[in-house]
Amino acid sequence: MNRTLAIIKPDAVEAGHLGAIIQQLEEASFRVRAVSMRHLTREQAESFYAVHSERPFYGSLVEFMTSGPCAPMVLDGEDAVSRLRTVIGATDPNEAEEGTVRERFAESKERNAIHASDSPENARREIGFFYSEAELLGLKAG
Ligand code: 3AN
Repeated sequence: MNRTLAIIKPDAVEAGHLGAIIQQLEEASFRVRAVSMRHLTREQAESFYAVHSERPFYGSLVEFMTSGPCAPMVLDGEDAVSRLRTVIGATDPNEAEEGTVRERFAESKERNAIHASDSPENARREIGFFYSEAELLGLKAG
């Protein structure tokens, strides 16, 4: 699987970091196959994060993800799923390695600038959540 989904979250969009984050991802050899601005409804955010519905932070996470526009994007690259996880850094920006997207731009464990799919299966599901085949440019992965 050479394709994954990232979401630049509402905190980073609001702070004006959209361009800097996309630049960092492109410089890390990811190619953007689809990108758009979305303002998630409560229903969409609840469904996207359904795996976390039992976690104590679920309500607050849904609140945050619907608080303003975000930018879901489909990225291609070698070993895209696991490499993007490395490039974005740990969930908690205090634990994220220097130079990672979250170390540079995240505010907190919740307002942490970017989402990235955590497995090829989830990448497929999450890409399908936001984009149809017809919306993906350059239809061959990688
Ligand atoms: P990651 O995004 O690094 O894969 P997950 O899948 O554990 O992390 O969590 C999904 C999202 O839930 C995170 N991106 C973050 O916004 C939020 N989150 C995770 N853990 C916490 C927490 N302890 N408190 C608040 N929000 C959290």
